[in-house]
Amino acid sequence: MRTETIVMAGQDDDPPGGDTQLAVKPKSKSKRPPLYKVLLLNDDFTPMEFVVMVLERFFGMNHAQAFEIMLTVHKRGLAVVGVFSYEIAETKVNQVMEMARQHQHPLQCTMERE
Ligand code: TYC
Repeated sequence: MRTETIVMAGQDDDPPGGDTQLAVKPKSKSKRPPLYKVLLLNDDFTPMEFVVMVLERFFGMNHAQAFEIMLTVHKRGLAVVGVFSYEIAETKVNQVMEMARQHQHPLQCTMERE
């Protein structure tokens, strides 16, 4: 029979706040991961209802929010539809572009660093 000893924080001999003491003090610059804006672009052909559906499905908006953002894109040319980590933003862009492709709409979605 295998036995294991589980040592929990504060129950061992190490100094508090960590596992073992480091020989070199770490730089205390806490770098947050960069964020990326996902942008939706206007065009003359993609149906408004399609854009609303995309915003509901991939950006968690309710119908009223989605309709409002769609109208902003329609009137102003583009809008930020969300801000995410690189990976999440990339996934959203790919999901939108794939859905547009499947329906043969020219809808464009891009990302840029905030
Ligand atoms: N301009 C499109 C139309 O009049 C609607 C539209 C809105 C298209 C937002 C794209 O990202 C978009 N049918």
